[in-house]
Amino acid sequence: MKIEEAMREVEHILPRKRYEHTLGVVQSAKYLAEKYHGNVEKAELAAMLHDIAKYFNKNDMAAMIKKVPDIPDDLLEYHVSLWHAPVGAAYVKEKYDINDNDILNAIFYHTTGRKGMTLLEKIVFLADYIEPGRRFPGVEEVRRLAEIDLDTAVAKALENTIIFLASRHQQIYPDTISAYNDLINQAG
Ligand code: DGI
Ligand code: FE
Ligand code: FE
Ligand code: FE
Repeated sequence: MKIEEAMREVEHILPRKRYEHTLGVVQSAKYLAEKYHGNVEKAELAAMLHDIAKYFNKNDMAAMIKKVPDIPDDLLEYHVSLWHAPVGAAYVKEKYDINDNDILNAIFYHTTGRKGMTLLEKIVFLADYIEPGRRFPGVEEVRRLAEIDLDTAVAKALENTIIFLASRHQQIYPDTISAYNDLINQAG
C-alpha cells in the first residue's frame, strides 16, 4: 500500500482531530527514521495507519480480539484504550493486504510497547508520544531525549505512562512493564 492511498483511507475513517494527530505522527516518524537510520517509508506507512481502529466499536473490537489468533485474549481484561493497536494491525492486514511484519508490529505495539522492540516499533511508539500536537506534562523532556538517544526517550515515555496510570489507579498491561524493564539502563 502506498502512503497516499493510506492517507486517503485514514482521512475518511478518522475524525479530523485524530487525523491531524496521525499526520503529526507521520511527520515525527519520518524525522526519527531519518535520524536513527530506520526505514522511512515503512515508518511513514505504519504511522499513517497506527490509529486506524481508534474509534472502532467496542464489541466489534472484542470479537476481533477473540477471533484473531495473533491477538492475546488477556487484552479483554485490560482497558479498552489498548485494543485499537492490535485490532488496527489485524484490520490493515486483512483489509489492505499489508503483510510486512515490521509495519504490522509497529502498529500492534504502538500503545504498550513490548520486550525486544524493533527499531521501527520504537520509532512509531515514540512518534506517537512526541508528535507536534501532543501537549501534556513530560512531553518536552521526551522530545529533548529523542534528539539524544532513541532508547532513553522510549524508556522515559514508558516511565511517564506507567507513573501516570498508577497515579490514577489504572491497570498497567504487562507488555508496558516488559518494554520499560528492557530499555532502562541497568547500572551493573
Ligand atoms: O491512541 P493514542 O491516543 O494516540 O495513544 P496510545 O495508543 O499510545 O494510547 C492510548 C491510551 O492507552 C493512552 O491513554 C495511554 C493508555 N495506555 C498506554 N499503555 C497502557 C495504557 N493504558 C493501560 N490501562 N495500560 C497500559 O499499559
Ligand atoms: Fe493509539
Ligand atoms: Fe485472540
Ligand atoms: Fe496515536
